[in-house]
Amino acid sequence: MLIDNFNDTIAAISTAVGEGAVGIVRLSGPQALAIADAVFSGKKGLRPSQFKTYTMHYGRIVYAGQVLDEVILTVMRAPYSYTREDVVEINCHGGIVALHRVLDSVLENGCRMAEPGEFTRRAFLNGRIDLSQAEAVIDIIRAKTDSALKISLEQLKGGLSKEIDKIRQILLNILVILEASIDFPEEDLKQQDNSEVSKSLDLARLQLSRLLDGAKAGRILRDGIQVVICGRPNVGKSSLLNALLKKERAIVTPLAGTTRDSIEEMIDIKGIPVRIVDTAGILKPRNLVERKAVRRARGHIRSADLTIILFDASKKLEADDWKLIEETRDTNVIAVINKIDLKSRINKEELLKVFHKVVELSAKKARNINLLEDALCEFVYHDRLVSPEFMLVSNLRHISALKEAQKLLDNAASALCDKLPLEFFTQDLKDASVYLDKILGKDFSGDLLDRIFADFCIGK
Ligand SMILES: Nc1nc2c(ncn2[C@@H]2O[C@H](COP(=O)(O)OP(=O)(O)O)[C@@H](O)[C@H]2O)c(=O)[nH]1
Ligand SMILES: [Mg+2]
Repeated sequence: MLIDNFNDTIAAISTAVGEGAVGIVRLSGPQALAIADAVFSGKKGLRPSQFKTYTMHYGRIVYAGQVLDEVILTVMRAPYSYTREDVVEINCHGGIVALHRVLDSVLENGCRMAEPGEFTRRAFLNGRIDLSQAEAVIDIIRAKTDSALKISLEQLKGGLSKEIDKIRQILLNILVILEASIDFPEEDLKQQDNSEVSKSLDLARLQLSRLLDGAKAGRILRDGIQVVICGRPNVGKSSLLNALLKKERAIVTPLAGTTRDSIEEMIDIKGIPVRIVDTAGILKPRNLVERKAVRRARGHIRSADLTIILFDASKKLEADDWKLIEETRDTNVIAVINKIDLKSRINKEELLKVFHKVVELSAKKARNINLLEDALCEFVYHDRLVSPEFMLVSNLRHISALKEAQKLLDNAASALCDKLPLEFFTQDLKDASVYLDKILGKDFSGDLLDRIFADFCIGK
């Protein structure tokens, strides 16, 4: 476990490893300015400890009499910095060697190498942001689509914290009322307060369930979904992958068995990161390669969030189609009839009996692809309107804490309904608010911080 020692001044390379135009070495802590003084040589002999906050200065990093790099140095004084400590950022040339030499020079002068996420950890521990905001930082860095970025930025701004805090306040108010009626248990007071308690409790539960309702979409927007395309050979699976990607990724030929192995690609469909897998057609394998390809395709179907079963409009449904329908019965499926540009021989009515959703399109002619994209969005969002203003919870730690709180509030609500004495559920309410506190990091352990920040990059 990392022992947080705020007397340490930490340093790290904050930019990505590899060649770049600029690379940044960042320092944070009580000695940041003094250590920068020791290595920075600026114009007119001015030193970083004399610089005003939020100013940038040209100079050189000199160590052991040797010029290491030509740099621009920025000073951000406590408490108005990322960590609320004195922070110095040294913009170097982005070469790996130059950056490491500058980093070494500040380490030699008393900095300690920062652990992953330690700058953000300090921002949290010094009270600049709460834990859910700290967690948003890594999600911003990892965001795969605009929507994922939007969720994380909202969380960093404190959007989630505000929602959680509203629920916490309601619970605290209920607890105040309960404490009062336990202290003065006259019947009148009890009678009157119960309805108020019950109303407030319902409101807290409603807000909690709204947050949890958005969690599935939140998770998906953050982590994406895995979609697998399957179907008989030659129905146009690879053509559909290409149409969705809007490029020729998979080889398409009129020969059955062209796709020998599964092909995976990442696509952004209306803000949803979709990992899409084109499989070899499920068929009676003729040799070892095909047997393995089919086995792999089945594996993908089992692990996917959603399966697209493709049918050929110009062919009657065959035994292999029905076998596939049977195999995917317990999974989330969208049925797609491809090749609508050809004369139709398929019995669509039969498919509508089995599938909740049937989309008709032509992969080759790129017709109606948007209908499939809409169906995918519908699957993700269900019928819920997800507006950008609505906070979507996307972090598993938050979701599980919210679920625990929900269980406790449900208990409390049924105890209230059963007219059990108020003492029976005050503890549930207290426990529920502890779970909410955990999301914000009002209640945390060093272990938890280690786990959260282990995911971060060094220098953030
Ligand atoms: N007419 C027509 N042909 C298509 C369509 N989609 C695919 N094909 C053709 O069907 C054949 C098999 O396509 P392919 O994508 O390789 O099928 P896969 O074996 O399921 O991957 C190719 O000759 C494609 O050009 C379509 O929408 N209309
Ligand atoms: Mg194919």
